[in-house]
Amino acid sequence: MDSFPIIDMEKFNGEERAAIMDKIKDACENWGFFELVNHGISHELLDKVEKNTKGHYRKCMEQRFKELVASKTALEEVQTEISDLDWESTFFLKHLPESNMTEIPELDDDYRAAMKEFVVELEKLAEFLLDLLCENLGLEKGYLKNAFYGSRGPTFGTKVSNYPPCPKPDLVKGLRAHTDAGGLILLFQDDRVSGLQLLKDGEWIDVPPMRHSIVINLGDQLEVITNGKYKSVMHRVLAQTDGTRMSIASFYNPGSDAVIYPAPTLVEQEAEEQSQVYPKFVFEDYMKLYAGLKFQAKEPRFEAMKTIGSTVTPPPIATA
Ligand SMILES: O=C(O)CCC(=O)C(=O)O
Ligand SMILES: [Fe+2]
Repeated sequence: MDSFPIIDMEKFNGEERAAIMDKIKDACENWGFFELVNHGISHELLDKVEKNTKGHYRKCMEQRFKELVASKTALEEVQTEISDLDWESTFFLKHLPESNMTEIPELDDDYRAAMKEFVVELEKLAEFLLDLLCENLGLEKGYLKNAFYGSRGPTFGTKVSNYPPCPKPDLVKGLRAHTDAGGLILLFQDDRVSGLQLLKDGEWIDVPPMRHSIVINLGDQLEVITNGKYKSVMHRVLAQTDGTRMSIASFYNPGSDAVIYPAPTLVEQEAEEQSQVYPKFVFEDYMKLYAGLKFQAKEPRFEAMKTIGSTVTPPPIATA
């Protein structure tokens, strides 16, 4: 089996463009995940984000996590796998359509400034990548960005997580297995402490920690829009006994009122008539369903959306 796709963008604007596009295509078709190096976001900025995130965790989150797990579970007494707990400490930031960054009191000025700069870069990277996906899929440039647009543009947010060392990693996950609900996910993960794994052909495969890389994965909405040409892939985070793992996951998702459905040019007419695999729905309705079913298979979610979403009439997607 091929190894986890690591894609170096350094020579993308030169003669290696076609080869890199092929690697991205292969990763999207066969992995649902890839890891980018030389993606254009400065290492200095990434270092600032990492230092502040780790400092903030130690100052504001670590003690709270210890108290929370102490109040919830007597872990020493647990013998069987815990299925309703994730060994993670998290907080969320919203960027688009509105930022909530000024409302989070514990972020100091340095951290807030670094995150602000970082998410602008990530947004650009997400939109650049969506256009590369369009090119590989034979869709017009701008198709995916427009498909996500709705009336107010995409939803973009960040989940900042730390996975503290865990005394019973065989009984509890850092984060239980799931596919991501949204569009494109950009992950800046710890370069030393590992834990993220994806499911491929029935086997869990490590997403390797790498300094200054950004891991990309595809969510359920891209599976629907590509009519299954690309698939969202199950992933999980293993809890570790040594070290705290940082992960900063940014979700570039459709706007809440965006109508999601397979791109007509990717639907083969005959197959469509026989059985329509993917539904058409309003993104926020999918998110409401996902909230209760995150850790379950995606197929029943797609099935349920066929009923919920059947009254939706999509507007044409403008690509100009
Ligand atoms: O922490 C990670 O590496 C992955 C997080 C994740 O999969 C999620 O938040 O959806
Ligand atoms: Fe995820």
